Amino acid sequence: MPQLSSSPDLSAAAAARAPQMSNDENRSGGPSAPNTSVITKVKPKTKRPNLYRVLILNDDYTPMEFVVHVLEKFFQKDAEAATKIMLHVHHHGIGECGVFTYEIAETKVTQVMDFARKHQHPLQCVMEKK
Ligand code: TYC
Repeated sequence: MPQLSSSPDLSAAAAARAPQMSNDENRSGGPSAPNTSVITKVKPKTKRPNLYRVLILNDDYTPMEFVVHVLEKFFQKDAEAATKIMLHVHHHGIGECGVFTYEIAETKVTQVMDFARKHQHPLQCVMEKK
């Protein structure tokens, strides 16, 4: 049958001339290479950051009002929450101001220590890995 269009010659004669792949062949190996495939799965890789408690310590000299002010100024506590934390520290010796990632916690500790020193109070602030 004559070809009337410009499409490639896919006649039975042409197909017979074309090399055929046997069952055990594929395009990535020779005649004896197994048929293999690589299965990939995209894994969402979100790591939770390490968290650190920022703590203040009791002492006999820092005024209670100063500690409440520190908690309001650097830890966004309202007067009631700040007073509760301050009294907890006064009675138990140590208490939590907040929980932060490493750099934020480090910054809070530095800010509190600098502020206490500037006002000549011995208030101590530390961080502890959770
Ligand atoms: N103990 C202090 C006082 O009686 C008050 C105080 C509370 C100091 C908490 C430090 O972290 C502190 N004046």
